Amino acid sequence: MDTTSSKTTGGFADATPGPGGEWHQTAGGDVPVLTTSQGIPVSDDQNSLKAGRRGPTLLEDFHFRDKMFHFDHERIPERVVHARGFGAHGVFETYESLSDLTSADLFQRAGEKTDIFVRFSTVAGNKGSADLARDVRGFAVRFYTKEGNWDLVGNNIPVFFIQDAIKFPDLIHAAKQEPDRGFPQAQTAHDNFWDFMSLTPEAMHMAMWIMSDRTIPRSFRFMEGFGVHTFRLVNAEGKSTFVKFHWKPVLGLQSVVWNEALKLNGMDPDYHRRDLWEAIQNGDYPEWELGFQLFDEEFAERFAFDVLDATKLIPEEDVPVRPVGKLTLNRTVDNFFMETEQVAFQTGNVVPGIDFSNDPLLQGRNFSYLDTQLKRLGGPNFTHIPINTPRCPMAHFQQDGHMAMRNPKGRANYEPNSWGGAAGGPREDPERGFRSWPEEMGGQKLRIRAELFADHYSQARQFFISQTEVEQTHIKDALVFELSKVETPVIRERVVSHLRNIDDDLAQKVADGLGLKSLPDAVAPARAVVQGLKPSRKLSIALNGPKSFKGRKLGVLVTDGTDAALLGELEAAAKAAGALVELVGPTVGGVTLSDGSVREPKQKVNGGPSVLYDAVVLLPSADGATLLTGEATAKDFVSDAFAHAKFIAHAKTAAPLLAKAGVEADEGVIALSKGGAEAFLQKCAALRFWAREAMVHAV
Ligand code: HDD
Repeated sequence: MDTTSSKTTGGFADATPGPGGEWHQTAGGDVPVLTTSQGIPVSDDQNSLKAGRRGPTLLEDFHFRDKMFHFDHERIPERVVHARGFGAHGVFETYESLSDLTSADLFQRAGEKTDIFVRFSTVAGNKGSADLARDVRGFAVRFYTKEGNWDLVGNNIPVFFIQDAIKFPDLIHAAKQEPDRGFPQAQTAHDNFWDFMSLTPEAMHMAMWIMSDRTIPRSFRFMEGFGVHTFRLVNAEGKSTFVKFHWKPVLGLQSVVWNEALKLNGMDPDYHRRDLWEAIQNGDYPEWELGFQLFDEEFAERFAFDVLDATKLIPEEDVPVRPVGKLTLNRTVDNFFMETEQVAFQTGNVVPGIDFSNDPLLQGRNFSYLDTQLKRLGGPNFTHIPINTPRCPMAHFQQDGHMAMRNPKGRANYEPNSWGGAAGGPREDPERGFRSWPEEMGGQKLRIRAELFADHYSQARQFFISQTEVEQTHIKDALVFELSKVETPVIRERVVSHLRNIDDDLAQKVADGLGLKSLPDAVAPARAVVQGLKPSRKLSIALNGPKSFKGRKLGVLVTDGTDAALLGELEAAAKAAGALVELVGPTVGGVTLSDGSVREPKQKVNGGPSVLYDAVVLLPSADGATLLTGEATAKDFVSDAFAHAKFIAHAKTAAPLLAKAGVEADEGVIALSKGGAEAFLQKCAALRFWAREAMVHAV
């Protein structure tokens, strides 16, 4: 099946015309006749075959049986982690030849374009969970290169919870629903998770990241991606360079605030997938730059942390990120199940010129991803599913198995053989084929971790001090929120004991937020905390935001009598700024503006809360504003925007609504009059008026 082109025929996606190039039977025009899965035309799809007018259904009804049998088996197991995800197609363009670094074919030529499939995901929630769960986001990228599939299976956070893959089942058991009760769903705010975390000091750096706004991104489009592990690039001469992979969103970083996330999960559980879908459908293609952090053995030796430890990162100030190409997502999937659900990423999918490091987390992943696909996709032939099929020639002797779509042709199904030439089938190529980098190995077999892995707090502290004040407050608030849901006091205290090794002030504030009577002693660190690590600007979201309001969305509250000229000016300014405008009104049926024109709001006010938007504009007429003061959701629209530190522009006529919502004028609340739209949008590039936040959150 061709998943690369849009279908023109509805119904079964594999509907293809008969051998003559024509539909054998049509139900009029090019509408095909409904058939069973065996191709037998169906006369009646409304009634099962019965014995007599009121008699039982007959077993003979093969159409009923065929239909019901297939339906009964539609589900496959969801992913054991990252069950909820959303995918899209795109293209990766290489900026310049990197042949000095790697022989990977996709990096040999400037301007080379490689097809891509990306799947973003949350980790802990089940397939039907909400998008704005506080969680790590998966950022899995498949490059369909001319020398096979390369999967860069990353996250939106550059470090991980654990150092050794052997702990992964424990981590995930602890994070997911508790096994006796089957809840809570898609959240880490529960005893089991924090129990495991507090007994796993290596997780403390990650704890800082997951309690930061990184785990509540505004959109997949505004988050970074990281390959996490150290990998190797190997060039044609066999020279190896260590590399860490980074994805940087061209539109800058952005997250929501926690109270907003909680509300979004109810108002639009599909907020992230809808955002990506709409952006691509609108031609507003999301872009990321791929960057390499390159370093050699000498740097690895002198760096204060072990580059094989996935709980550590290398600050960009120490090793800068070199941009090497751009990813553009430009096509939504044709079918969610065929593509997004069946895509089988594997960290083990590397191409010649890219190799693994000895990171024990990566080594374990290389087993797990292949293994899990067998369970999920039901057999070894999942590369026959189009989304998993390499887009380059393949030649091997693998055959048979469940659902085999392609067996090698001819007599030879083994090698060596005596059949010679093409009849003998493919042969290996020591030059072009994948060769593992010949690293020297030796020593005893041991179940241990290398010494520097025992440093658990230094980079956690570095991350914390790299945040702006607002972001530090969010980390504190998140810890207090999560730990307040933990029922066992000793677990809460144990977490605070770890925080004392990260930042004493943070530990004190969290202890206060939890109502602890006294500050518990610090956990004794297994290895001395490295002092004097400098803040890294790149670790903050706020310091890496957008330069403009491009790609963001304005929610505009309108009513009958809304000033048409003001709205028109605002819409023109938003268009020029590359921002979207969505109208919210008392009904979706239409509002009549001051000039008599009629506009249909996209949302009714009770279904279009301000959490859906990056900034809001209140343009009700005087009568409209009075009407809306009687509508609780209109008041929430305004008071939430205010509490979430959003920029609010308003016509003079909106005054009663502002008063009802308890809005106090500040520099983020802007009276909009003719000629002011452009300036307002420029202000919105800051995304939030953070100075307000401290005024509206006392505890
Ligand atoms: Fe994993 C899925 C990312 C550690 C085992 N992982 C999965 C996906 C992403 C990641 C993005 C979703 C792929 C998709 O969209 O289909 N995982 C990571 C990152 C890790 C990580 C960045 C640490 C650096 N994972 C990790 C470990 C193990 C796994 C240590 C096991 C040893 N991950 C899996 C899995 C999944 C998976 C069980 C579930 C579904 C799948 O693989 O295809 O094999």
